[in-house]
Amino acid sequence: MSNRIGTETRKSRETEIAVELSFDGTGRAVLNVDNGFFGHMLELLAFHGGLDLQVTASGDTHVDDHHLIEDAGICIGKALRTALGDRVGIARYGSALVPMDEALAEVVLDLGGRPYLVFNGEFSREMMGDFSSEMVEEFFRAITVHGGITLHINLRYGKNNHHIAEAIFKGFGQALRRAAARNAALSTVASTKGILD
Ligand SMILES: [Mn+2]
Repeated sequence: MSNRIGTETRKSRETEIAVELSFDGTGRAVLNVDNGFFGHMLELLAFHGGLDLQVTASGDTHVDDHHLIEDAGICIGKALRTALGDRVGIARYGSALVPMDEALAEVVLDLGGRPYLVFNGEFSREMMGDFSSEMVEEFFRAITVHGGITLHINLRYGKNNHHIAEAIFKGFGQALRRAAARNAALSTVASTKGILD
């Protein structure tokens, strides 16, 4: 079977983003991202998702981190959509319950093509390093809209904001890996409708 690869580039007056990812990789991240904390999260996502992930992202970080994170999410979402292709022969659903010390995140997703985000999680700090805590939700919203993914993120509990973010990003990776896993016995899409889009 062929490798499932997606590439996406985006250049605007605010940011310049390039993404290349493969589902059938080794979890290796090659990142050149103008936000240290975001890079740390993408590394976790790639590793736990079993994704080869290259992201180059620069932009108007003198304003704040909003455009960079959101636009990277758009490109990663689009690259995921491309890499998933017709979504034939994949498990479709995936979930993960990931602890990080005192934090516990539940992540459940459906690669059925329908964009929807449910996000229940609170951060007590405004910033994590150079990353605005509120951008965790915005990043995953961009992924769901542009990737055709239904995603439910429920932070069950947690105190340390770094731990909370890590549990969420690792959980997304783990759930994505399970949902995108190929099932040799499945020669169609995992839907009684016969299509996923
Ligand atoms: Mn860490």
